[in-house]
Amino acid sequence: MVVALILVLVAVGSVAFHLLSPWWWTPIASNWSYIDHTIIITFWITGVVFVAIILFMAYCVFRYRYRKDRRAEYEPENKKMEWWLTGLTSVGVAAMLAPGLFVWNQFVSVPEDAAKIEVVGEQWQWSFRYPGKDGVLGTTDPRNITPENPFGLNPNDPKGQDDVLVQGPEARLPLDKPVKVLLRAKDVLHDFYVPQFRAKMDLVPGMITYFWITPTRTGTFDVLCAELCGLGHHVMRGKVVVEPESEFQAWLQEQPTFAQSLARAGTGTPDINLASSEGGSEPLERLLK
Ligand SMILES: [Cu+2]
Repeated sequence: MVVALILVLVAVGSVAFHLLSPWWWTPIASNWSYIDHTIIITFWITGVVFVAIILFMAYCVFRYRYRKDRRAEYEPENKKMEWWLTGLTSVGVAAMLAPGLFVWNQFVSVPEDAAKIEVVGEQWQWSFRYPGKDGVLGTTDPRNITPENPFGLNPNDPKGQDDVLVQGPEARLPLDKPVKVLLRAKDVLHDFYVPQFRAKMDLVPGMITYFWITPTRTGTFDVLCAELCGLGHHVMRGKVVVEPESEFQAWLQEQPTFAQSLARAGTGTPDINLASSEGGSEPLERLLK
């Protein structure tokens, strides 16, 4: 009797915890409510099955409890029941997987008018690139990566000259505008994850992955790396600020383009003769003394 009661309590407690726990999702900030729907479908299916099985166990423990004058029957096979269980399990699993396939198809079917942002991951930081005035991201090659050209842009590609580079961990996106997020890794696997967007995607070295999103709410949202990528994985954080189009454009204007950052870095041959260099390297000279 006690065991049966405990089992009933486990079922009731689990449902109550699910409904009352404070660790529910953060409010959504994108168009991907479909993702939430698929999770809710999964919760319903697994929840109903969980409660049914636990209650059935409680019933059996109580109903068929030990009595001196009663003997268990031995029935190792029951074809009819096996068919039923196999059938119901298949339907349940299919019902959990099918919505995901539809959502995935939409997740990677980018609308024609989507703007672009590129996310670059490396141990252990994020940086971002916008296509600039021409709307086209310039070509890149890992062989071009230098301290002056951390994005590895092709310096001879005219389409890359106006690309806007954001080296800090904060990206911005305009409100209510679809955007294609292209992802690139410099070293190992990373995963770009913004919980409020209900969107995440792996960054795979040697590959450009993508998804699309329409931010539907202004605010500042955390970017997490969701793929164990080494010692500093837990500090690989960033921010995405969603703001009205006009504010976004004003911010974008202030960020350096590739051409500007190259000009700022000089010709790309660092001056190592500290004694003869002027101005810029003075703090370094002081440090070395
Ligand atoms: Cu990472």
